[in-house]
Amino acid sequence: MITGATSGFGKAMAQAFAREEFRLIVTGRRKDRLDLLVSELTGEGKAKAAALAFDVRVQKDVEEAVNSLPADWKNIDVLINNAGLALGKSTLENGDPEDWDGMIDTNVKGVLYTTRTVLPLLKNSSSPHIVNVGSIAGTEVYPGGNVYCASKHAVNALSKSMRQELLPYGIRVTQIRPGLAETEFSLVRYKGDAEKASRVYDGYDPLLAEDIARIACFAVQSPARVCINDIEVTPTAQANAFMIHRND
Ligand code: NDP
Ligand code: 8X3
Repeated sequence: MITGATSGFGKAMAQAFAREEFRLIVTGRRKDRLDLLVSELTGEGKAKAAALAFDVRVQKDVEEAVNSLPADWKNIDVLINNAGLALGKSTLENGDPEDWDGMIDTNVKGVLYTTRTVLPLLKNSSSPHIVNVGSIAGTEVYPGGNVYCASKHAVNALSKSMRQELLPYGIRVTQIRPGLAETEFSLVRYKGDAEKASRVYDGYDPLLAEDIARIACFAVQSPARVCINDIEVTPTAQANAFMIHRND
């Protein structure tokens, strides 16, 4: 089950896991995109996939959506907590509290609600695995990153907590912490300003969604005795959260 599969990393992960013949539950708010993705994944009988449209910020909706799965789709082995976003890049002083709520509710509470709901199902699996998509912003900060960074620091802490608490159940917990990757992330952060969004990726080769999907597949397909705990991955042109080498 992959949250945030209508775009970016989540969509690329769905495509990559489908090629590996996983059965997929793809989720997100935009049902039209989910339905298109399911048709693409299941076309020519290639893969089995189901769509669940819900908002990770609303605990009741998360629970109702997961509970609505038919019994034979409830045998979830892998949960990928990927849905997330940044909203704005202002200083705290100039920040919009609505943006802060959006990031905290999605990136932190969304991971909590989804994990809490899916955990009882994962406990029935013989190879249970949770993959959390954190960020380089989960271990570093940069000006204007404040609340987004705080939310991803929370994902870092929650990934470590999950690894401790789920140890008795043999549930692997992997955190992937990407640096700059060209998806719809910046378009969302800059609220539809495509020019501002595209400037984020000017002058260097950013990561692509398929790079993160490959890493997720590697972690999930590693032998059951192996838990890849944490992977930080950046473009070759990026040294840390704020040093980027641009050719311009
Ligand atoms: P995209 O904007 O391309 O994809 C974000 C996905 O999250 C969409 O499928 C969106 O679906 C989903 N989503 C957002 N809010 C909600 C919500 N309330 N309920 C359900 N789904 C939601 O960005 P990315 O693929 O880049 O982002 C994926 C993850 O990777 C995020 O957690 C992000 O913080 C993280 N990340 C991104 C980096 C980057 O540079 N791109 C780097 C490091 C981490 P929908 O709108 O249909 O609900
Ligand atoms: C997204 C990467 O550097 O914009 O998590 O925070 S960054």
